[in-house]
Amino acid sequence: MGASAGPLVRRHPKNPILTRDDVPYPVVTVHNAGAVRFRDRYLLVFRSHLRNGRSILGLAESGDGFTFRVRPTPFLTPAAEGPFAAYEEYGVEDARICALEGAFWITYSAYSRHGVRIGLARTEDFERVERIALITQADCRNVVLFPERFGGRYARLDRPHSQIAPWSIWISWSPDLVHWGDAQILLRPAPYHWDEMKVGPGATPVRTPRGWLNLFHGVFQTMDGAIYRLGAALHALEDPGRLLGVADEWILQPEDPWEVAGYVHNVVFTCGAIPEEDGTIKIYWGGADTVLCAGEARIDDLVDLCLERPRPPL
Ligand code: BMA
Repeated sequence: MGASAGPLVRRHPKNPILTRDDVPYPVVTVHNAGAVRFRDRYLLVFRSHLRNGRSILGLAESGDGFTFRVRPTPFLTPAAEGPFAAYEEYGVEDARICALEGAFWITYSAYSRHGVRIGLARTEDFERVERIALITQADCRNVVLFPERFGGRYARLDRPHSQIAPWSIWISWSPDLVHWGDAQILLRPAPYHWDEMKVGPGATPVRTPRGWLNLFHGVFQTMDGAIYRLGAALHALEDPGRLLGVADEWILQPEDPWEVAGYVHNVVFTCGAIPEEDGTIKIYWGGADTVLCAGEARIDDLVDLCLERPRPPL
């Protein structure tokens, strides 16, 4: 590991950085946020529960990445009509944002009586947002897009679920961001390990000189319920279907009181991270599905952890 002492992810002293009190419309939670830089500002598309238990997406902006102001109206609420309406009836959740070829692509969970699947939306300015397509079938979620093409094809990490390969991370490919296939499994939960129940993609992968950094979540089932933690994996730059290393240890676990207790206890869950030119990365995570937290890490430390203390991926 790198030379730096102390925790790998340093929590921001003003955590939680966003709570429901910062939101100018009625919500009971603010958590799980996709994150991106846009015109020298930091933007978050975050999830909020309404008082009926269903979720919508809001937008917050910041100049420094830690002090955010929430827009007066929600960013994306369930479609009321058209082809998306039937699949968003129970809410929209967990947005990831990917800057790709001049636009921002948002992948979000669409919940309905037919299950959970992923919607793809596109915006250029975070004012107007257009739904493009539903890009998974039911029970395949946590989709993160890579911000580049590989041999002409787009790539994504996703998280289908079956009894034989429960809640694992796969990669799939597309010529147009809408039609996906050529899937391959990359990372399974490891038995008797912090992620033994589930793993799933978290933040949009970040390009580093040594590979794509993939910050994912892992779940461990206890007698007291599940614990959601964050882990790190590194994928080859020229072919993200090749894993270079998966860190054996988690990088963040619920510790602060607002991560340990809340709407869902013992959860840290990321949908976004923003790399900086000084070699650090800002990571955003939901605490206990209730508040939004932020922290910083050195990218080299995370990459070292993947390469120097790995565990078998499958
Ligand atoms: C997952 C998703 C996340 C949530 C997490 C912990 O399955 O629903 O949105 O943060 O569970 O409740």
